[in-house]
Amino acid sequence: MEKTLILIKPDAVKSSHIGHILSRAESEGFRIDALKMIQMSKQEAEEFYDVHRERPFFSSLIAFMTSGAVVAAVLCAENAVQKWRELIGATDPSEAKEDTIRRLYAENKEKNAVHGSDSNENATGEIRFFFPD
Ligand code: FUP
Repeated sequence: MEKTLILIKPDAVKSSHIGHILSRAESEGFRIDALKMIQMSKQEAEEFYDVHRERPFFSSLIAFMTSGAVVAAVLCAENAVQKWRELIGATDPSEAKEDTIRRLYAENKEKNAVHGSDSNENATGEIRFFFPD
């Protein structure tokens, strides 16, 4: 069994999709291993998205990610990292496949409803970032 770190971002929290997204995760065979709702600080958001620091969208992304609560969860399944990335769809919801979570619930490329770790190595680091215990 593999683990991945997911976030339900402020847009999806505000539009009342937490339940839909967690329910979809469970119905697709993920087990929820850890779960919490938090308000990220600017410093935490900047650290989490450090790889994007030089990108033009960085400050807007940080403002969005700190604009409201996020739900962080550890999901467990066989091939969890890739399986969750397939289920959420492309970064830009207009390019995401039908019935993917981003296609269903995301507003745009920035306010795109959910996050998913993109490798096992990053999943380990991101799980430690949100669930240090
Ligand atoms: P993803 O792996 O699909 O979450 O996408 P990336 O790692 O490429 O980007 C991380 C986050 O940066 C996205 F979820 C949203 C934000 N982003 C933008 O706001 N604008 C862009 O053009 C690209 C990414």
